[in-house]
Amino acid sequence: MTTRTGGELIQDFLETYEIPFVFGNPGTTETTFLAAVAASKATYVLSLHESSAVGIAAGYALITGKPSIVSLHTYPGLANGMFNMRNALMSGVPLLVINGQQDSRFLIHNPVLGAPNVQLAQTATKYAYEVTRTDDLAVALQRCYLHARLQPTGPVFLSIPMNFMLEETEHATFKKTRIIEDVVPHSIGEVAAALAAVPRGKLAIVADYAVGAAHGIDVVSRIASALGADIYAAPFHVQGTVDPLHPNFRGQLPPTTKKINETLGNYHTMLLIGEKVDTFTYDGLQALPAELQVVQIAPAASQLGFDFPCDMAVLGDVHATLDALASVLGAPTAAADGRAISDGALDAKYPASGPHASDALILAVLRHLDRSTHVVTEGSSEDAIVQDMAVSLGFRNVHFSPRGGGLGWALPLGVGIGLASGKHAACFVGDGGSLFSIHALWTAAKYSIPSIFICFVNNEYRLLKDLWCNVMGTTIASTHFVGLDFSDPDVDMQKVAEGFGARVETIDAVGDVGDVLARALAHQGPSFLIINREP
Ligand SMILES: Cc1ncc(C[n+]2csc(CCOP(=O)(O)OP(=O)(O)O)c2C)c(N)n1
Repeated sequence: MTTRTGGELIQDFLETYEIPFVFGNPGTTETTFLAAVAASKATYVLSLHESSAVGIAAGYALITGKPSIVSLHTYPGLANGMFNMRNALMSGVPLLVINGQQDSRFLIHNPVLGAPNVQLAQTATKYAYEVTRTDDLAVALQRCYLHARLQPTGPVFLSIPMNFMLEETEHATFKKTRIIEDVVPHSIGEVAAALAAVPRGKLAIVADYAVGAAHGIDVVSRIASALGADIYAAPFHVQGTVDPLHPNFRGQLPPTTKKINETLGNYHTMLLIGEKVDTFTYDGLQALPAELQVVQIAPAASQLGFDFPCDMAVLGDVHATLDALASVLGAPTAAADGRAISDGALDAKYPASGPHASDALILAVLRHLDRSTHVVTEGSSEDAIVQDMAVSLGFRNVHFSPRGGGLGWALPLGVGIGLASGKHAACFVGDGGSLFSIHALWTAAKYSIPSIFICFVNNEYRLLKDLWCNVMGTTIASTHFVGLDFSDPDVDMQKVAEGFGARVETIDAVGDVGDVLARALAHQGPSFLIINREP
């Protein structure tokens, strides 16, 4: 019987599943794992902070649809990566997070770096496990990789004591699993009949991230055309999920419960495709009106009827089920003609002079980008503006704010998307948000990953100031804020970004934007473009 060391099993695993990259940040407990990766065909992509390692891995997984492999240091490293693992969990992004545990032979003595890693990981993963014998390693790796990918997709955690990499085992079989999951409910006709019975104009389709992940945007458009349904994007979707130029597209559902309730109150039935009609702020009403009929299609049983009761819970592969639905409904085979883009209306809404003149700079940046560009935003005050502009201009690949709520997601996500697609993503971030994982710039510089960051500089947490005023019923001028300014001294974002290896330019005139972007698009690495925002 041939034997393999744990480290060789890691190599077999990477090779079997054709995994090109391991994203990570190492420590003592990963030394033996690192040596295994060094001897494999995979490339280790170093990040200087775990939030960036997890975020870059997530961006890579968003594009490939396969679990990305992340290697984190025991407890402290894992803790640093946790918020982006949680963002990934809430958005169905598949990751296999591996960490090194202390040597199993002296865990009993409670050594330095020995830690309850599984317990820590549990709140940010769908499954977390620590192997207790080298003999179990091959099964555990395959289980965790497969289950990150199976529905509901998401992060899975595997803790491996560092000594196992050097131990021998006879249990070394790897199988590359062919996944067949194009499940369509047998009674799809019932679903079609229920939807077709809704009075015209009274059906709202809410498309969550599952639509984007399943490449289902076009079929949703065709179903909406067949049924005369309005289309909404679920809030905080981290995948492009709708065709913004579809004539029936009505925008993203608002982020507050009352406004969602008011919007959905105009309809008889909601078809929710995916997991969530997500909400950010509770303001006195449940998001779903009690009388609204709810039909939900989701790829995982755990997502059905979970947040809210539903009248019809439909379990099925999203793409296959929507295809079947479209065919039972006799939906048109081609998408409807797109809405015309009204450039004049955008110019009038975002004028290049006046108190918010820098809005026009944002518009100019988007106008100079190819419409297939992946646009990433994150939790800054400009999110709504970027979203409005991107939707109006017809961008489909738009990734809005992380559903887990943790800032520090967008910047590494943009790097991971750039690595996977070979094309520059355009990532719009606030100066505050960008500082939570600014290290991702260095990784983009080190590995020549095309990426563009448009950073809004105001040296404050403006969004939190606005929220404060809303909640407390005050105004910016009349409020003594604490904890919401990082001025005096200002953080010098230019020097910070340069220090991490980015090209930095400041955009201050609409007429310069074309040249600035041409230089950024020509650069196979990170460009950090600063837009100074008015108070
Ligand atoms: C990891 C993390 N820490 C803190 C917060 C709370 N938070 C929400 S919005 C915000 C301010 C963001 O500032 P910036 O990106 O500069 O945008 P601005 O508010 O100035 O528009 C903060 C700190 C968070 N969401 N995630």
